[in-house]
Amino acid sequence: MREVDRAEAGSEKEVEELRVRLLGKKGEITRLFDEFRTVSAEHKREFGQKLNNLKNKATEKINELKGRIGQSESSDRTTDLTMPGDMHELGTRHPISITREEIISIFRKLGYALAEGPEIEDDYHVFEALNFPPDHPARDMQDTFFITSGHNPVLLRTHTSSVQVRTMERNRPPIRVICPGRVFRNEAISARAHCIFHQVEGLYVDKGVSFADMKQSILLFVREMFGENTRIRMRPSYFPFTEPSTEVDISCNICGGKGCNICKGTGWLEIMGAGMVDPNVLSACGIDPEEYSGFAFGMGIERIAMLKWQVRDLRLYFENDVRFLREFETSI
Ligand code: 2U9
Repeated sequence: MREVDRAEAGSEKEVEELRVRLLGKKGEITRLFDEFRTVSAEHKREFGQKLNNLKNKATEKINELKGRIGQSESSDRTTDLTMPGDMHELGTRHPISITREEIISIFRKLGYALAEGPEIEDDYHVFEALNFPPDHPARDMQDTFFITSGHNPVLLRTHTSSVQVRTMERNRPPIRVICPGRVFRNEAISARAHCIFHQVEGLYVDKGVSFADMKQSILLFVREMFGENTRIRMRPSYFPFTEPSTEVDISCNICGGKGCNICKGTGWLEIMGAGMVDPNVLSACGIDPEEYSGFAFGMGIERIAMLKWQVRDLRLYFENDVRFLREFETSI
């Protein structure tokens, strides 16, 4: 009885061991019950009572120990369940993603479908089909990252125009696609240039598509993107894949065209290039230039985002400094 009184246990396992030692099938108290049969009749009553008391005492003790351990185990927990939860700060979308989505959603409203293609391309889809002459500087190692050499070399695309080429190869007009993507040029990294950047290009091919259609579509786009009072002007330019070709400027969204340090006093900011698709390009893609015409345009997403939010250094887009990224929290 005294041994039962003094019994201690530090864990649930130890309590169970105690229970088995005292009350299990071969336990000490169980064995005493077996011996009960051999006790003489005159002592049976006294022995029986003591034995029952002992068993009750042991059962009580075991239950008491179990309760105590249960309590202390839960109070030993290192986690305070009443503490407020950990804060998980939400990330923000990258300004390039925000701008890309905005450009795509504007053109989607004008009926353009999204098209994407490979970043690793061949010479044919990046240069040949786009009417680049064999000696064009873009075909030089100085300007393009080549992966293989020889006939129709594999390279990193320098523009997303190859996506439009592939779209025309697979589809008949009317074609209206918007092609966002990463492009690669072998350039030294500076505040104004990077060897990796993002473009959005567009293509519209159908019967009777005119320069006036192009001008109106671009005007609609810039007014959605930069505000309804934005004006555009077009300057003649040259690209191998469009004829005629033009550079598009918008009236400065900071000074409204009066001249400021952002537009360097000119009142205008260059935002994209565009032009009527060269008949040679349509032919190369299996579309009859006698029957169809089209316009195309291209813009750098980094540049559009720079103009929209006055980002002064292109490198900020690639550093992922959260202090920079957090500035776009409310633009989502
Ligand atoms: C096809 C036919 C024509 C896409 C065009 C431009 C003008 C242009 C530059 C803007 C800044 C590239 O990111 S940038 O350096 N792009 O000026 N891109 S027209 O013309 C095409 C494309 C595909 C089949």
